[in-house]
Amino acid sequence: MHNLSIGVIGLGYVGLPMAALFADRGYKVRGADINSEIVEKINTGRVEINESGVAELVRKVVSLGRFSATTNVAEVVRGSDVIIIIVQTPVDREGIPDLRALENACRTVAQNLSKRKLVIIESTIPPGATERIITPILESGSLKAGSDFYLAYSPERAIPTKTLEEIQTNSRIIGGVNKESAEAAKELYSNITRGELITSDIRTVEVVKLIENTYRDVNIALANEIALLCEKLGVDALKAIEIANRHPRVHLHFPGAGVGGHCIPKDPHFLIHRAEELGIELKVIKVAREVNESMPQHILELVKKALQNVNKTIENSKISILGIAYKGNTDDVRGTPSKKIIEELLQANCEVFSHDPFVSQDFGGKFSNDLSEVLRDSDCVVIVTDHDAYKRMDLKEFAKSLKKPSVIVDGRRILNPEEVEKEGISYFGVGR
Ligand code: SAJ
Repeated sequence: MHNLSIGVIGLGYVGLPMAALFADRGYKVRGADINSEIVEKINTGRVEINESGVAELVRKVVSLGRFSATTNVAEVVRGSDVIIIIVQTPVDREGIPDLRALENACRTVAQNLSKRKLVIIESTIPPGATERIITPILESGSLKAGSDFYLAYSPERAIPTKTLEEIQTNSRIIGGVNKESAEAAKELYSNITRGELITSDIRTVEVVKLIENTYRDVNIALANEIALLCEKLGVDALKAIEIANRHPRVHLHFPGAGVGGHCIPKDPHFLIHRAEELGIELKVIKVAREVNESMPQHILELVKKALQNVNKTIENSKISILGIAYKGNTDDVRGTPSKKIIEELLQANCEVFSHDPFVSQDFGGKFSNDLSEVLRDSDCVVIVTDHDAYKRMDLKEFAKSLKKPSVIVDGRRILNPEEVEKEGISYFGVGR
């Protein structure tokens, strides 16, 4: 059993697995979240999270008495030697950072902090935010960062659907207000990860986190632009990208129905917004965002083209949407392209029936978790999410459900076009 007690503020997709992992390694962990429903579920062992191993691990450490949750953030701060803040940091509709949750958490920490404690920020933040926003709030209680308490920034970098695994295996980047702070955080994380622990100054670490997700956004935008061109050229973009990627220095990502989630569409805005404040326009990053945001609209165009191909019109058609989650095998709907696609289709006056094996929320039209009910008598099926369940569909059964002549718009390129067409369904895919 470790002597240190850890308080985790924010028990979301990453905060919860991380808290459970520290508890599993023998730390006494207290979690705080303003959402009383999450707190109640954790304490009664009823966590529902579609992340491999997390629910089991939480149940285990709660039953061992090593982990418990509360809505009382102040109490957690007072009772912990280490305080990790991992709350959401979204952007608004205009792409302006909304740091209210983080600022509130920091305020409570400041009011309840005592000397020699270690405070770590794990939320993704705009460049320079530790110095400009977080430190002044944390120091408002009269203690000084670096001399009275340790302060480090170490953003989470695990990929949703593999969070528990990646927390333990990814390299971790750690910045400290001084060397002692970085070393204290490094020592702590060495207990939960086998990955490399890279220390640097906080400003650099803030930028590293943002350029990682921006790289992915810009790369996907390039793939999407190539896909739009290839559709006109009569070239299969997927085939072309796969071959190009066999070059040792080419690592293109893949085109699709849109870029969702709460990180990749958001983090570039932290850079764009800060750059604007500093009088610089980040042209490439901005255009990449626009290209990726336009993909749901392109799906609508593909649906129209596909239906036209079988002499049907969108107005009189039943369209099935396969997938509400923002990516495969998760129940997370934040920033999902499905929302925009469904809204566009409803505006085009067709009947929309959506399905997802993990999600029970819908964005208009009809919704069911029963795939055969959703597919029945459909004129057009649109694949928006690359869930494994869709990759494994029995195409013969699938074809029987549809209203012939029928079409499929594969927004994730998960089906084999030849096999689909063998069943008498016309296949249209992004980039083909
Ligand atoms: N997507 C494409 N084409 C691709 C890859 C992804 O269209 O080639 C789409 C996906 O369908 C999805 C969206 O992009 O809608 C984002 O998915 P993702 O798997 O790329 O990323 P996230 O948001 O689930 O997780 C990312 C990860 N960042 C990087 O890989 C650089 C993860 O490691 C971060 O921890 C996470 O953001 C975060 O929290 O910042």
